[in-house]
Amino acid sequence: MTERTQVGIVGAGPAGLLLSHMLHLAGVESVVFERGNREHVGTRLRAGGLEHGAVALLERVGLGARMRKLALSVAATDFRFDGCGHRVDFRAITGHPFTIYPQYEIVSDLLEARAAAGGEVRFDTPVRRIDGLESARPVIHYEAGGSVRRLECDFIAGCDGYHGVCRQAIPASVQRVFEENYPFGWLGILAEVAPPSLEVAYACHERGFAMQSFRAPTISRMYLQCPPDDRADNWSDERIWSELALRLDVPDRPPVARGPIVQKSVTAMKSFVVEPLSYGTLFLAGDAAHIVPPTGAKGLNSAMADIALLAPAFAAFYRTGRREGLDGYSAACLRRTWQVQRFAAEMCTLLHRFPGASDYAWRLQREKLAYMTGTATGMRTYAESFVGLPFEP
Ligand code: RFL
Repeated sequence: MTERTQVGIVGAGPAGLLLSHMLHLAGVESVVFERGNREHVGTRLRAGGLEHGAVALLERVGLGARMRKLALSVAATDFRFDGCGHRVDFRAITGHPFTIYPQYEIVSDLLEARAAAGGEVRFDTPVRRIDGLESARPVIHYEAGGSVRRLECDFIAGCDGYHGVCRQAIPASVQRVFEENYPFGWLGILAEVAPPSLEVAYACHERGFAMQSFRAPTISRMYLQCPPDDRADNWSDERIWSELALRLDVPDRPPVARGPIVQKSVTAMKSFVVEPLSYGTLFLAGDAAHIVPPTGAKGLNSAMADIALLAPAFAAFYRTGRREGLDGYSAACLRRTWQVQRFAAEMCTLLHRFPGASDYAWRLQREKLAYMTGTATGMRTYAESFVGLPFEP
C-alpha cells in the first residue's frame, strides 16, 4: 500500500524540522525522513549563533522558552590584527545583539515540539530517491525494514543538506551551480573552559585565521585555519593551544584560556549556490540549496530564513489554493541568499591568510580590515550584515 502525506520532508536538520513544525502550526500535514538516528541528530555540534531574525522567528513559532533561559547575548566582535584588538560594537550600531544558542539546542527544541504534537519524524530512514517532480504526485522512495517503500506527497521539501539526494533529482539542464572552494579549512575544537570574555574574537594573523567563541558560559568553541585536507589527529592539544595563543593573543586583551578539549574536527571551506531552488513540486532549503564558509556565522541562519519563506508559502497554498508564494519562493530566497553569500565570502577572504598571496595582497587585506573596524561606514557595513538581514522580504 502506498502511503500519502501533504508535504514530504527529506532531512531532520534545522531546516526540515522547522518546516515540519511550522506546517503543523498551519494545519498542514508532513512526514520527515532522516537517515541518522535521533541521538546523532540531536547532538551534532555545528553552528552556534543566531541573527535577531532567527530569534524572533523561534519566539513566533513558540520555541522561545529554553532559548530565553539558556541563550547568551553578544554585543560586539573583536578583530585582532597587527598586534591589537579592534572592537566593533554591532549592537550599539544596529540595536540588535547576536545570540549564542547552539544548533543542537534548537534541534532538540524542535524534536521535542514535534514529538509533543505527535509529528512524524522517521529516524534511521534514508531516502534513496525522489521522482514524479513534474507531476502533482511526487514520490519519496525510502528504505525501512530492509526494503524500499513509497510515500506519495503533494510536495517534497529537500532539506537534506549539501550531500542529499533531492538536489540531484533536478535535471542538470535546468540547474545552475555556482561554487568556490577555498584553499584552507578550519580545525574546530570544543573545550570545557570559560572563554576569556563573552565576545567573539576573529584573528587575522600571518600564521592564519583563528577564532574564539563559545557555546555556553563554561564551554569555549575555537577555530584555527589549517590546510583543507588536514586531519584533527595531526593536532595535539598542546599544539592547538599554543597556536591559538600565537594568533589570538594581543597585549590589550585577556589571553586565550586553556582547558580540556572534548571534541576536535576539520571542516573544509566552501561557497555554493544552486539556482533555481524549486523544480515542479520540489523545493530546496538550507544546505541542500546553498553553503557558506562559516566565517560569517550564516549557515544555520540562512536555513531558517529559507523556511520563514517556504512554510507560509505552503500554508497559503493549502488555505487558499493560491501558488504565488510557492512560485515566488526561489527568486525571493535567492535575493537574500546572495547577500548572505556576499558577506560570508567577503569575511572569508578578508580574514584568512591565502597560501601564496603576495606581500601587497596581505598588506592590503589588513588595510581593508582597518577600514572596516576603524571607520563609521566600515563598521556599519559589517554590523548590518553580521546581525542579519530581515527574514521576510
Ligand atoms: P543539515 O543540518 O545538514 O541537515 C540535513 C539532514 O538531512 C539528512 N539527510 C538525509 N536524510 C534522509 N535521507 C537522505 N538521503 C538524507 N541525506 C541527508 C542528514 O542526515 C541531516 O540530518 O542541513 P540544514 O537543515 O539545511 O541546516 C543547515 C545547517 O546545519 C548548516 O548550515 C550549519 O550547521 C553550517 N555550519 C555552521 N554554520 C555556522 O553558521 N557556524 C558554524 O560554526 C558551523 N559549523 C556547520 C558547522 C556545518 C557543518 N557540517 C555540515 C559539515 C560545522 C559542520 C561540521
